[in-house]
Amino acid sequence: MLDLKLEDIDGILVRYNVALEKEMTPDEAAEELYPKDELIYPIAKAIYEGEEDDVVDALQAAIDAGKKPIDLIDDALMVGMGVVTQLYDEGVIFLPNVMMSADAMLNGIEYCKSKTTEVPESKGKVVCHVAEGDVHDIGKNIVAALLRAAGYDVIDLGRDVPVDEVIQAVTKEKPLLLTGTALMTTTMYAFKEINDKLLEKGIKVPFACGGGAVNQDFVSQYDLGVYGEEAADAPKIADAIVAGTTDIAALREEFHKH
Ligand code: B12
Repeated sequence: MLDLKLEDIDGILVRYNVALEKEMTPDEAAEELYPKDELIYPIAKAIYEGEEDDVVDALQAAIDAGKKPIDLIDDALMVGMGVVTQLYDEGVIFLPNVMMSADAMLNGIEYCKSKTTEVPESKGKVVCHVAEGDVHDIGKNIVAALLRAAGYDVIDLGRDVPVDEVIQAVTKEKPLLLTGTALMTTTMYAFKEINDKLLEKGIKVPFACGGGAVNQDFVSQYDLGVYGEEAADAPKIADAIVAGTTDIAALREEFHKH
């Protein structure tokens, strides 16, 4: 039998990152995660702090130093939000922090778009929604913001959207892509219903689905489903469709993990 003393167990927990070497405050934990680049660091920090004005000031400083506003979305804003998500998942920070950071990030995306001189011509329509019964819309808002930033005309149906409203919108708008977000295991089945109703009408629009509740196995169970793990996958899937990959099997081949 193993004969471990308490101090040995502490050492093992630290070694495998189950416990921190020393107690850290949330701010110190965040400090360890920020990117070191001197222009990106203040943007990530302001996102963590949920300070909208500081985010804008730091973005402007990076733009003045030659960074392209559109690149800062992925390279700085998403990186800052990544720090927040990681600390939330580790139980270091709490829900209000996540929500303030998400607002600061969405505001930052709008600022970057407003500073972009090359306003892209619309590449096409995308309908976005959060599943019926589900109010979790932070992920969907990021998806919609990134699609808009990439030049798509987004019809955002909002959250807790009834299945029939999604069908109506797709029938009317004829988007090149439909996106769905579900954070609850009780709401994600709406995606299957949407799939079946669209197919009944003969509409074969790719249906990109994501959000904490769903995974690739679930999304692969219905014909139109294409799974996306990160919000940044949504514009990539849309770009692939614009480039000619409209077949669902081919999209799965490109975007699913094998
Ligand atoms: C914030 C939050 C809330 C907020 C929502 C605020 C808002 N406006 O969204 C509030 C407080 C309102 C809330 C309420 C509730 N919540 Co809540 N909530 C959360 C929490 C903490 C974070 C969710 C979040 O925003 N994550 C951050 C975003 C960015 O992540 P995301 O949406 O998954 O998106 C990412 C990817 O998935 C991807 N993505 C998302 N969509 C798409 C789409 C496409 C196409 C692509 C490519 C990618 C993609 O992009 C994002 C990152 O890049 C989670 C816990 C957790 N760990 O998820 C619980 C959680 C989702 N909530 C939960 C529950 C149970 C509830 C309540 C029922 C609580 C209650 N008893 O009242 C209610 C639900 C009300 C309802 N009918 O919906 C449970 C769900 C359990 C389950 N498996 O079903 C969770 C998991 C907490 C838990 N562990 O129990 N909640």
